[in-house]
Amino acid sequence: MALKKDFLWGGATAANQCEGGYNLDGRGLANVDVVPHGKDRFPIILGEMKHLDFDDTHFYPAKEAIDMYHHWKEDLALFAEMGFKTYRMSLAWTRIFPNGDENEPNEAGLAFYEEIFKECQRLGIEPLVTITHFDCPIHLIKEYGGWRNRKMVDFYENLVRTIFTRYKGLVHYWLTFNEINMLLHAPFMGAGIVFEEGENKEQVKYIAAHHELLASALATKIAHEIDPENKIGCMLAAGDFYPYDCHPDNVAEAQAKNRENFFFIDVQSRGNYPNYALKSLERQGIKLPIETGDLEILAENTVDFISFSYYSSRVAKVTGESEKSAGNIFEAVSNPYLESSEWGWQIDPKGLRITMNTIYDRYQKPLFIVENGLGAVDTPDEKGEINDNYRIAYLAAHIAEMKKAVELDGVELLGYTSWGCIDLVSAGTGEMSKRYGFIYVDRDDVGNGSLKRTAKKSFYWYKKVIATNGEDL
Ligand code: BGP
Repeated sequence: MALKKDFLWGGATAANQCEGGYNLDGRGLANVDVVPHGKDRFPIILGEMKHLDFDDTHFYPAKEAIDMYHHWKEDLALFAEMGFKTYRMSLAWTRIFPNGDENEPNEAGLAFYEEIFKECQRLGIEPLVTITHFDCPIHLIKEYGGWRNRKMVDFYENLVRTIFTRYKGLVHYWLTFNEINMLLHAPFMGAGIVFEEGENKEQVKYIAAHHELLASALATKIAHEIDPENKIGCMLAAGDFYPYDCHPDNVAEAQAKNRENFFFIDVQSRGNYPNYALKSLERQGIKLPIETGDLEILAENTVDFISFSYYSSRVAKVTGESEKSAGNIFEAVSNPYLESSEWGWQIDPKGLRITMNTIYDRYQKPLFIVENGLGAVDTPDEKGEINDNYRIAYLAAHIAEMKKAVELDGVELLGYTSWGCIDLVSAGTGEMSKRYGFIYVDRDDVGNGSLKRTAKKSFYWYKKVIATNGEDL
């Protein structure tokens, strides 16, 4: 059994990491716009600082990014040349609702995405749209405190009604929140949370979690009502935790870490809060802000498919010192059997097959791999060519394991979109030098460069992979 004929090969981006055009055509400011690169980035991502003001004299990586706002047609043409069947992208909430709490949308923002979707249709590319990818209007953070406030559910509902109606027939695949479990690790990015002095952070995070889960279920309901053809997915930052060894304490620790990861998806896919989480929250004195009718909404509106990002597996050890991989938000012990990228992310292709099996066993719903890739420094040679053999090796090894999960284990898989199919700003570092793309973009960490697009060696390799439906790696 090979991959299905209609397997959705493609690539993935996020609005704030590639669009730029931060203040054009009525767009409002979002959380990601005010996060600088450099030493202040991590504390802000974690919700620990209050620098929410945009100072135009500063350089913010998302401000211009790779200027896809003006280059999108050229970029889609390159994706089409590679043979993409799908393109995962996200909407900037503040293009459509600049403040987030208006009743009426900004027509220029809606029209911008409509043009993109129409061009995708013309090129035979199925859009896969992340509704929010680390994206929250600044106004909603300042006025309402982000997702800690239940009013966010209404604002999100207004957003989804608007886009499902406007893009009916143009878009069929939607993801409600990018890497929803990142809310627990990077609450400013995931939920627009800025902590107040002395407050119970875990309590705030789980309040925001309930609101996002409710919003996601409502979005699922509305999407199906507006167009029964709509398919809604949740999105998980995945990667199984392996026990460090067979010591039962480490095995139990791995189980606990995996459950913490699956908490959101358990609700989105099974429709109820998992027993282990309810008990653990109770022990910690954390209350979920559940109101009458909420549990029914969660139960009745589970997702159609499960999407996830996979960069690496992780290791859990109970007694050991935990070390943080550079640029990676998850705390994990390093795995002595694996090599690492230049940013310390460990490389484990087999872990992709293992993770796919874990998720499919748990939920029995179709999967979609919507992020996978290698962040690396690419240096053009004297001819200006980029021979990124390391990226080809990484992707080929992962795709080979992905195929085994489908062909040998029977996992149902809708598609694969490689992360950062065109070079873009890194979410972790806020810099350009950590590149993932098949297409090189001439732009450096401080905003210099012509923005010229150049196909890398991996561009031609991926084209061949798609043309042979993954047979020729
Ligand atoms: C995921 C995010 C992406 C992306 C990717 C790579 O967590 O969904 O937005 O950036 O990680 O991470 P980084 O950019 O830090 O290398």
